[in-house]
Amino acid sequence: MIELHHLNDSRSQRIIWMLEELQLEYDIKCYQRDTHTSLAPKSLTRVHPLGKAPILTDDEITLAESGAIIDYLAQRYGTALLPKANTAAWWNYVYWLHYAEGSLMPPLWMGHVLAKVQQAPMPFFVRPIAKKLVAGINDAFLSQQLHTHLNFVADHLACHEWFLGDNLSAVDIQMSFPLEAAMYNPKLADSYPRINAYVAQLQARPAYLQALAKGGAYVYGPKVMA
Ligand SMILES: N[C@@H](CCC(=O)N[C@@H](CS)C(=O)NCC(=O)O)C(=O)O
Repeated sequence: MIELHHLNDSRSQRIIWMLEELQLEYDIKCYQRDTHTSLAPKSLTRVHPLGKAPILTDDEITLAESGAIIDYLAQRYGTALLPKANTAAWWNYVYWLHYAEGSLMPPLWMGHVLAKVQQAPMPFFVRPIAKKLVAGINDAFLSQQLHTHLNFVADHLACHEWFLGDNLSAVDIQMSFPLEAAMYNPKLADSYPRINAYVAQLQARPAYLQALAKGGAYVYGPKVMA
């Protein structure tokens, strides 16, 4: 039996979506982030030493890393979400599967950490220094990196409905989290309308909405229109 160890507001939401797309039977074990640190509870380390979500167990198999889990589910249960092995489309699948966590997430994550640094409690006289430091890192490095990646993705999506072409594939599920996290920032959503539209398109899928209902709190889900 498949069991997904799921953390609120996290990457594991996309695994619920995948399980729903594949119409598999599964259980969800929910964990809540610490409200101050946002870290996962220690109990998750009993399932995998790193204690990070998602973690999927399926009989004797225990897998962490979203990309590995998505690949496992697709290869074992959902070849409809995969291109034919060793074709050009297959290697595109491999590329985007790794790109999501290997290249796109690091600048997004770094931006998230820097925003947290700015909001952290600190003596009033330190705050202007912290602000200046964060602005300096953003201007010198981070902002440019992020725009390079988002332009790259937007250019790809300009001529593809889904990452591999006309149909949803497993990499759309893997790419959903970084793109949802990026489009959560209203400035980026305005600057990248094609990515924003792509995110709205995947968020409208019945299986995605089913997954939202099952997963609980997910801050990067569909935007509620005012
Ligand atoms: N590259 C890993 C990242 C796993 C990860 O960092 N998960 C976050 C949730 S989005 C987490 O568990 N954070 C809580 C913590 O670090 O304690 C993956 O794709 O699964």
